Amino acid sequence: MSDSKHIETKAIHSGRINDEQFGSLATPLYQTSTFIFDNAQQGADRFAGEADGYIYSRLGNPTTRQLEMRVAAMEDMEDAAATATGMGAVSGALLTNLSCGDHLISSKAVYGCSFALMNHQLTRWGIEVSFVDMANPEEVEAAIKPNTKVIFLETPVNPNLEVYDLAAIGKIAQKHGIISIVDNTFLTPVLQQPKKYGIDIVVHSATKYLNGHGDVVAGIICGSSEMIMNIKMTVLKDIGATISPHDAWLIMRGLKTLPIRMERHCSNAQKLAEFLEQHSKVSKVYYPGLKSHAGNKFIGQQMKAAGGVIAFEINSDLAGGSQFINRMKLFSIAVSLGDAESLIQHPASMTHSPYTQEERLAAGISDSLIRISVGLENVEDLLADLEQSLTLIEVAADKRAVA
Ligand code: 3LM
Repeated sequence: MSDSKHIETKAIHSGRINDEQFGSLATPLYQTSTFIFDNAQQGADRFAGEADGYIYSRLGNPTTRQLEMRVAAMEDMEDAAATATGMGAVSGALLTNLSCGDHLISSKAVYGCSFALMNHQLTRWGIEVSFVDMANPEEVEAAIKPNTKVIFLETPVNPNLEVYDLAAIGKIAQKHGIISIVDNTFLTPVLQQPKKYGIDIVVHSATKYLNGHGDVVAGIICGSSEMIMNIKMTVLKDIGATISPHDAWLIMRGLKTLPIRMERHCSNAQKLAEFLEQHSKVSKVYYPGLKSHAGNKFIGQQMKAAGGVIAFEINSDLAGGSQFINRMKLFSIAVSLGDAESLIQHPASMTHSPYTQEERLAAGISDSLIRISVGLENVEDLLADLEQSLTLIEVAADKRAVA
């Protein structure tokens, strides 16, 4: 499939292997752990890299390979490595490129387990980590040391939806010969392609929008052919965070509708964010699609649209916040995002609980922040659900004066 095809076409056709035997329209599912060699020499040649062909599904699988080629084409990158989870993708990209004594720079807020991986695990292995405010790219440059090997960021950030300037950060990384990694989970290649801004590696939790149906945990890493080969043949092969072929198959089924799903996620989220922003019981809304958001200037440029995740704070205390969440009917109380179903969760006690309270506040994640993943339901029904629960909020005494 030529690279010049549009993303809607790539989401359906890229990487497709023709089933010459039966002509199956749907991708064949090679649900096998191992592959039979014609003879011992062929097996030895495949292990030595001197003959093409599959060996064992931890090392590669034809169904998985189609997913990798499809997502690589959608990100406009040379190749991809599918992983068992999004954390498998984050850790695969980081562990391959960092060794003891190296330094890593990360955006100060990231998904909770990415923070835990960097702050609790990598530091055990002698890797230094600096968390910086990437809203000021100068802070990124100022944090660079002679041993800085990797810059890692999410944009928009999970959970507070801060947006960073990919072109500015990509340029700094290139100038200093540092590998840049962007977690593109929140926007997907349909809305943002970090490679356009000089970013070297893109990671995804494919659990979210790429799959889109809430029935798989998976991840994917996209990059140059050389980088992906390196990741596959070192960390992924030896640590083993490779994807199940069945999960790869399900994600390919989900991907076919990704572009039209993203349109609906975005239009629903925009309406909900505007509704929340004008509501008297809501004190602050974080959504880049709103004019009031600092990241709004990137819409239509770096990011085609703002995505389907909104964060907000209500005019109440923590108990009031819990009651507000508990009253929701259509929104399920659940972590994760990017599914057809709308979800609501409390980052401080759920997705971002690996941070201490002090670390969370320093990262701009308040205790009262509520995050919603806006699904594909009818927007009027979602608005009505938010309204019924917001109406019942009893404004906390200390907030009454400003409410
Ligand atoms: C969540 N996030 O609800 P998996 N990168 C980003 C993510 O949001 C996530 C990952 C990587 C959530 C998961 S919390 C227990 C549930 C930006 C996951 C990791 O390994 O596929 O979960 O992806 O925010």
